[in-house]
Amino acid sequence: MSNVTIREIKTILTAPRGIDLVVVKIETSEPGLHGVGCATFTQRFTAVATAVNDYLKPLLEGRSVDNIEDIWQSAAGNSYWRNGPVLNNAISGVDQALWDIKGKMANMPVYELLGGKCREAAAVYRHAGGASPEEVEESVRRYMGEGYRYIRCQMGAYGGQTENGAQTIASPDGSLPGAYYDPAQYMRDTLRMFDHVRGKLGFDSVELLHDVHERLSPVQALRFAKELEPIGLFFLEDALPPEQVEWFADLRRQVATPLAMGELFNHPLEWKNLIAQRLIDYIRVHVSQIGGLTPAKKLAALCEAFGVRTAWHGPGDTSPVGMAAQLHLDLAVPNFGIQEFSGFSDEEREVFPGCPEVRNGFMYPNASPGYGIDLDEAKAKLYPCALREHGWLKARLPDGTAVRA
Ligand code: GCO
Ligand code: MG
Repeated sequence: MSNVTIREIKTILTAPRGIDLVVVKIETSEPGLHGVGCATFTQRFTAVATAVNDYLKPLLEGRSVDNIEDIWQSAAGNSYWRNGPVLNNAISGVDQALWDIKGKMANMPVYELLGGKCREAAAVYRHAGGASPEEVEESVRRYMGEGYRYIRCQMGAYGGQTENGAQTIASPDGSLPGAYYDPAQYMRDTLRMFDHVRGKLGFDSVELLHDVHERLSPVQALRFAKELEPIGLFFLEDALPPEQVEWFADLRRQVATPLAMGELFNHPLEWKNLIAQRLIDYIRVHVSQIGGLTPAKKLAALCEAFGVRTAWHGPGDTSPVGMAAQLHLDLAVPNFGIQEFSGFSDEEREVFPGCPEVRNGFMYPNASPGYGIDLDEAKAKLYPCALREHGWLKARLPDGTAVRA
């Protein structure tokens, strides 16, 4: 037992890419020893900051840094009601920072604490897009040219709504404004896009992925997954919303397209059955959304027992700290599947020195103790967060029905 304690828990809000990020920094009683953790829930970042500052800070400051599991359990139980996105993200910030600290105290990268490397680097996938099949093809070719072999293809925004209004959606007079999309049109357009991309690029040189983003009804999702089978996707993501996961049993019985699910999950009850029944192939949780590295390493082990592989969520609203933390888990588990990666901007590299290096489609850790990444608080102040509209989340069906995006 060390005598190192949590001296100060700080919440740093920064948006170097214009995406609001939440990072928790724990300063310890040991001069110069600190850790960082991701707590990013970009749509409610102020709520997460409040949860950390008003509740976890008084609860945990002064505690030993040693007992990460006990701190996780104590924090999770201290609000009585639990397993929601705000509180889980707050706990993740502390949890991930404590693993960073433990690595630094052991003078080891965190992957060593998790059992050492199963691989030298994590294969990553990038996001190709465009408003037409030809534009998507060009985007895929650009990423292939940079050495990526796994590429997600989306035509237009999620649900296929294209910025330039290429879709004309008939809606009732007086319908409220919003991000309208037509599920049936989205399915037809996306199939056309993939037929084009596969026709031009073939099957041997690139693995293609797609994110349905919960935009279809269950039976549409079943039909879409079947229609996509000839495309040979690496995986089809979020075919169903969390509220309809029972339909995965139907997809599994009828479709060979690999299924990925999980970025919206907060609670173990959402994934336990899916994994135990082998209804999905890749678990896609947003690691800070389930409470950090401590629950994620347990989830990876559960998945291993049932042949499910990891594909942690890695969008622009996972901070570089969160990307570095999950990279260490990517390296240390035998059932790693793929790691989503949306790039690091120059500004992010400035705010987060030590961003993992990506070469030829692989993400590499550096050999520094902990995660090997830090946060420059002065630089973070240069990119303040702001309350944003997130217009794409105001999704509506053609008849004006509001739906989850
Ligand atoms: C993905 C996700 C993201 C989410 C975003 C929400 O697969 O990367 O679907 O694009 O939409 O993280 O804020
Ligand atoms: Mg997604």
